[in-house]
Amino acid sequence: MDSDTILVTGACGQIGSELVMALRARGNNVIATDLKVPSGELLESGEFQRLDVLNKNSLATLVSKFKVNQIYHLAALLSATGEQNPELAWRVNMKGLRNILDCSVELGVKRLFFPSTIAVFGPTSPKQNTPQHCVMEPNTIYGISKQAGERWCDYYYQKKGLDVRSLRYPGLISYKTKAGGGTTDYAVEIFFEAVKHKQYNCFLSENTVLPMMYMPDAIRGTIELMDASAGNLSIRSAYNFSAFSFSPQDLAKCIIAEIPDFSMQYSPDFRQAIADSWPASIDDSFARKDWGWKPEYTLDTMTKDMLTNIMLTNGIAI
Ligand code: NAD
Ligand code: AKB
Repeated sequence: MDSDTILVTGACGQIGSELVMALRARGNNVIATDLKVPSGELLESGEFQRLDVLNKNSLATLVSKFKVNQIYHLAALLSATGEQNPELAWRVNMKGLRNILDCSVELGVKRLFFPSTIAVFGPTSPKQNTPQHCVMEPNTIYGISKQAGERWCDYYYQKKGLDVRSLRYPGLISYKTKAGGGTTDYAVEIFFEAVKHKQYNCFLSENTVLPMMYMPDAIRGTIELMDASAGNLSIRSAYNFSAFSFSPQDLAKCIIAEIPDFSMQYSPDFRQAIADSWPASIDDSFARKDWGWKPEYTLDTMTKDMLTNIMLTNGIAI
């Protein structure tokens, strides 16, 4: 689907800022949208429009005006921000998605991507190798909204024939755009603090193991899912999607291998309870079987690549 016109919501965020550039590099006409106005390459490389996903009329106007035939709906409040403002999180994550689903059906959008999360699982889900199908009782407003979102996506696929595709992302790690209000954000912040100050005070405890993925793998996997033949897809709620798992202590050890004088302190806060309710590792065998998912980066190769790129962009000798 190389010359599609694609609308991306939440395009200025951690994922959107890289996904938009990857889609544009493939020759797609990408309408990047967000509440915030971006700067730099996102703005200079193509169309940008301000859009609040709660405003269905503005959304419909953009979809019609630009003849959009694919949407990547990234706009949301994440887990930590969601717990601080549950009302807003529910409205943006739920009403925003319903607006996207309805506009897609009403205006003939061919394909929709919805980002789900490991937060759809809860304390009663199996903690290790969490399967695709199991007990799901999320206890954060973020997880509840994303689980309901998955059900809405599957419903629109079953009842209205909308080609919706979705991934349960683990914590994503990247150096281009800072993470926005999540519980896994420590695994991004730690790299910047290690390079700049050689120390980091972690808001999760040292042995909290969570599933994680490097952004280049996440972007590639997302595009591979959207390119996959519809007949191969057996999951229309959201696919489990995995790369590796580690604790803050594991990550600190990898960083120390590259920056020997790095040191780590631990001051767990309200995000610890959120992390404790999530899986430690994920079984993504449906994604591997249905559309050939395979991550490339390991914890070690990601750590080296993150540190190299943060040093390069900050003009620090490697
Ligand atoms: P982010 O917080 O970095 O970016 C979200 C963007 O949405 C922001 O730029 C924000 O301005 C925008 N936004 C918020 N409310 C909006 C509204 N009403 N209308 C339009 N835009 C609005 O988030 P991200 O990390 O890029 O995540 C993108 C999506 O992927 C989210 O749906 C998130 O739940 C999901 N996800 C992310 C991760 C991760 O680790 N980054 C993991 C699992 C799932
Ligand atoms: C968060 O921590 O909220 C996100 C996620 C795993 O959904 N990174």
